[in-house]
Amino acid sequence: MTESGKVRKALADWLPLWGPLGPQELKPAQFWSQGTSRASQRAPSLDLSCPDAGLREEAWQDRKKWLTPPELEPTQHVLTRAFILSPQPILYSYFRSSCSWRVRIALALKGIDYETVPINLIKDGGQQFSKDFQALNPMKQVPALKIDGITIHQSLAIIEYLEETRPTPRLLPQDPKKRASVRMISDLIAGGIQPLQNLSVLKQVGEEFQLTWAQNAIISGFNALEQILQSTAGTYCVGDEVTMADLCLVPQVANAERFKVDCTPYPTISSINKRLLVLEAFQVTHPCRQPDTPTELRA
Ligand SMILES: N[C@@H](CCC(=O)N[C@@H](CS)C(=O)NCC(=O)O)C(=O)O
Repeated sequence: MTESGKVRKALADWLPLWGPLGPQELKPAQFWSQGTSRASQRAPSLDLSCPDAGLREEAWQDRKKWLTPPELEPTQHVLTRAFILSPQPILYSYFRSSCSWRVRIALALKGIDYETVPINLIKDGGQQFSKDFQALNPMKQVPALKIDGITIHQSLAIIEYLEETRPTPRLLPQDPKKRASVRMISDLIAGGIQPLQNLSVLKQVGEEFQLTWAQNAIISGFNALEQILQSTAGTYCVGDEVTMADLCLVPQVANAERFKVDCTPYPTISSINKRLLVLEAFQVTHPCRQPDTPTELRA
């Protein structure tokens, strides 16, 4: 392998989070000349512009410890510079939002570092209605993820994008039939339950009927889900690997608890939920441990 080939390989192995500075966008020779301090002065001009200069500056500050001493190997030098300049994804999230939690779990499982920008769905009449946020997501909902130079909303679309661009660990099984089951369960929750008990719908139902409305939506969905899981589940929703379906299940069970749904008629749902909740990715992303979790709800 040529030297520049080695650099490219090292970069590809070390840095799954390339964003707009993806290795494919720079020629190996450019990497190489960026990599040595003397040569970098002669480096062909590279477009190192990031969509968010402020973020880049922050990333630089955060990672000063990575700064390159002159004795460093050129390859390490390259990795350091590139790492510093690669912008972090930004997740627009609300601690209690079940759809945001799905995405947080996916990011945690795949080991993707990100910055959280909290969007408070209650404060100021709902920050999702601000002009700035509407420009990001015209649906006025969280989550939204800025990543690789694009903004994606709709939690399942985000998770599928992460799956396609950062395939390990896998969240969709290889077997097409199991994949279909995962998507079926995810859609059942994301399309058949959560939207019916979403904040904007509950506002329209009116305070007096909100609880019963939300409970009915969850109970009718869980009745179907319990039956489906009896044939698809192993340790988790589909077989023994954590999949996108599990990322939907846990936050939905949390919603069920919040709306005081009795989950004893759902032993399969409950036991899968219990097994998932002990996993680190589900714990660190829990609504009680987010940057915007109010003090009284922290655990
Ligand atoms: N289908 C969307 C639903 C997103 C959604 O409903 N988000 C809720 C929080 S979980 C929201 O932002 N609600 C704001 C509102 O209803 O005003 C997804 O999966 O991302």
